[in-house]
Amino acid sequence: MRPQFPALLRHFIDGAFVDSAATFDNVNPVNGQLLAKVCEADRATVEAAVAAARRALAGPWGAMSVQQRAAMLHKVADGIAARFDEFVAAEVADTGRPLQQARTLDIARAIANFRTFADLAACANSDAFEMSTADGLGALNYTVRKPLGVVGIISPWNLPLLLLTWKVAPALACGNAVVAKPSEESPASATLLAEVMHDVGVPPGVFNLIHGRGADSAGQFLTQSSGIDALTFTGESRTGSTIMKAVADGVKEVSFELGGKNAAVVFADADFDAAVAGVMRSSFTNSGQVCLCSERVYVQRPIYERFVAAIQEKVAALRIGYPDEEGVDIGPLISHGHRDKVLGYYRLAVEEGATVVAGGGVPVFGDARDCGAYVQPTVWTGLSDDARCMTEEIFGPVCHIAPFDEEDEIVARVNDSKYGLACALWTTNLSRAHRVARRIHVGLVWVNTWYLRDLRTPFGGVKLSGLGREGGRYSLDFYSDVANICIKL
Ligand code: NAD
Ligand code: 6OD
Repeated sequence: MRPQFPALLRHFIDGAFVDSAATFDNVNPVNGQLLAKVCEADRATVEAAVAAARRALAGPWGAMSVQQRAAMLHKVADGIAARFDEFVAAEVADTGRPLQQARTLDIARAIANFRTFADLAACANSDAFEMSTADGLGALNYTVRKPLGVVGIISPWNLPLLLLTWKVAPALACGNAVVAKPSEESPASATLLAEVMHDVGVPPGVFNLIHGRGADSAGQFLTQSSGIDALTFTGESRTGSTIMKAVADGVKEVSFELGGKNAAVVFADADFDAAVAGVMRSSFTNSGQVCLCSERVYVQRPIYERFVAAIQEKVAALRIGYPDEEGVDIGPLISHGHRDKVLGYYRLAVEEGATVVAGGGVPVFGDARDCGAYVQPTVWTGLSDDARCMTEEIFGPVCHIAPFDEEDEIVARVNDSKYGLACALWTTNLSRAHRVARRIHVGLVWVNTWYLRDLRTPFGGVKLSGLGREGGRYSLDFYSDVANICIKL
């Protein structure tokens, strides 16, 4: 499949595509070849984008009703749908993900993000509270939502368009103007999104896109800009901590969706085949590069050996290959740098005493893919809960499977983590499902499923996994200043 984007990816500021002198390479992780050059924003370019966003708030965008903004966001969704295959090709070229995944998950969700937040904002209600007063006449309180202003958005490479639009859509629905910085590893679909914004008539300055890296580059300059009113970020926990410090002096609103070291827990009463299929999905989707993936799998002792054998067999059958090959399950990792990190954990696991049940190395293809960023999907057993491979986020196609005996024991082991993003429970015992789910200290528990998303629900993590909640009205709350109006009657 040929990518259909330009040889030079530009910033989009104030309704126009602009260059900068500095550029960096966008590399294809399938074969290590150059895909495109990408402009790298300096501080002045970032400030130009922030200033354009500020001006947009004072222009026609600021005067639009929420219904008019919602109609505009539906046009953006239509615009993505009309260029669906180009978006798919851009996402596949940047990341090497299977074509089928880009179609069914990434681009479909980007469209759903715009439609959902358009509708939610247009239908949102406000709170009203009547109160009694000493004079007997009372007072009426009601809330109104106002835009925050200029929102900085910094997003990662693992689900590039899905996660960028998960923030752009509600931010715009709430009447803000945005300056978005996608990951340097995945700039292509964001650039196409800028074209769509332009083509469907989103007013200049409402959506601005700046390309660049993080530290000492566009990301850092955006977090340090005094012109932004809020910053929403998805990425590594360590980067979240750095950004929190950068915005602290200005006391900016922040929302952070960060890393995870998620568990899947399979009770002996689970539907065995469904649990095996579910753990395969939750550990290996997108080559394990989803913040919600299960890197820690715990299986109740009576079914432990059988479960490990079943996963071993399924992993052996996974198809590693080109993204557009029929039936391919596993593509490359995002980059050679990330592959080095993941392979470092593959070596460390052996040093820490793991038994390698599957994988553990690099596949050999005998063609151009040997210059790509592939690793084998990998399964370990035998590590102790405090091993580094059991406590640190690896973000690759890998899981460790450990046995457990009792409910209290497994709750304690799952909760013994610096992270607290998500957990998947597999059981047919309804009481157990409810009982255990509420004892797990994470933002999201799935029971007998994984990554099933209703966009109206709260999404976010606890501990090192994040700060705040987005999704549904939680997004409307974050992307708005909620003000109370109190009227004495
Ligand atoms: P990352 O933190 O390295 O980069 C994310 C973004 O931040 C990129 O755009 C990058 O350029 C920018 N950035 C990096 N350093 C910066 C700095 N000092 N100042 C400002 N911006 C900076 O993360 P990544 O490697 O792109 O993504 C993978 C990580 O993201 C994993 O840890 C994963 O768990 C996490 N993640 C979390 C969620 C969630 O919803 N909780 C979703 C997706 C990914
Ligand atoms: O589905 C979502 O809304 C979401 N924020 C997913 C995050 C996935 C992490 O990689």
